[in-house]
Amino acid sequence: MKLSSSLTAAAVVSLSALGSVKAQQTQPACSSIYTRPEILSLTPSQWSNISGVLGAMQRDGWFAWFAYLHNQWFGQIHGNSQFFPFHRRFVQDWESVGQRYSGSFVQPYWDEMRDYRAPASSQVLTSNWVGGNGQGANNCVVNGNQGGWTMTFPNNHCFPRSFGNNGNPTSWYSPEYIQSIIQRDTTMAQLRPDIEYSLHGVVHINIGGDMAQGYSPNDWIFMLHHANLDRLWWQWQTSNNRMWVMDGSNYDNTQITLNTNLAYYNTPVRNVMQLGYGSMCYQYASNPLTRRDLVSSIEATLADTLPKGVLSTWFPDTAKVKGPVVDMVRPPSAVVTATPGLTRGSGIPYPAQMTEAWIQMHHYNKTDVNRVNNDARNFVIAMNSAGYKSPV
Ligand SMILES: [Cu+2]
Repeated sequence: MKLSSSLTAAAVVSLSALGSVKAQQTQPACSSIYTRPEILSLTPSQWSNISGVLGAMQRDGWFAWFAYLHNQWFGQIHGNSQFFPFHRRFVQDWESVGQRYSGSFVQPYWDEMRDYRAPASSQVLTSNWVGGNGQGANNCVVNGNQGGWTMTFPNNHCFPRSFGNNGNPTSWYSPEYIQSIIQRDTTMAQLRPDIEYSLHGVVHINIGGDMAQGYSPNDWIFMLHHANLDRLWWQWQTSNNRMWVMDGSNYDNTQITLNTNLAYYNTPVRNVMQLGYGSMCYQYASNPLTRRDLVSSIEATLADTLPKGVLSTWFPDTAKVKGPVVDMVRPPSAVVTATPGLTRGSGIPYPAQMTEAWIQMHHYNKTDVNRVNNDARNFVIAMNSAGYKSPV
């Protein structure tokens, strides 16, 4: 008797949960779904197919078109809640153009956090892939798939990069910090600045050249970068029932809703929220390396290292699953021994921050930027004080 009534209650709950998901989704399910891989997991033939399509897209003016679009709508798509949904549609738009050239074209992502300690040493930034820093007076890139290209927007210029900190960009954001944001933030009004003013801004600035301009899509790193940010948003959406969370302000300072239209694209935000529906027919491959690092090594290290209070403050989801183990294995006092380590290789280094010029170019709210910077620094101090040693 008791058993059957609780079963009925569970069935009602799951049916109504299903019903509310269906009510939000107005687009048909995709008949097939393709996978965006991490760039370093591409086989040589996949990479030659992709770089061949990119060359054809450059010849036909598509780099210039996407650079123009991004530059034209710049003020509407940054610094407000359009940021994630607009860039999701924008990268998918780009990818769909690529698919006109080759049916198997997909837009990979770059798991940039894995390279956070020494970004310039990333394999991605070598002649095997997208090439490295620019050379000479005009910072022209000479290697990689865009080496020697002439970009045509806003006028003809060699394809440039100008790595930050005189060619040796300082560390950007650790996978631990990004995971902490994903676990702590419950609204789009929190998630958007926490990502836009940290990893998003610092990668643009530290790659430099066209990546630090309104026409940043001239550099294909833009697409790798925004696919990664889109993947992080998706990870956030698919944890803790946040699939349909959309709040905060639109570019005109009204409240954004699922029915608000995207900037430029004549389609409501709702239509890009759920991957696998409508024209969002893609998913993300989990990077085998990231998956091992993030899901097991990092979580295990966090849970083994951090006192329960620190773990639950910065990693509430991990704490729910693994938190109690720490206090049982050893008391918090035993692990709070290290002083904040600021050098590479010992604990987590402080992340680079956005430059004043970049903040002004976007008209970002300085109070929000300072809050994000302080949070990132406090995170580093908390981890290092607890003696955390990152496996990444
Ligand atoms: Cu952008």
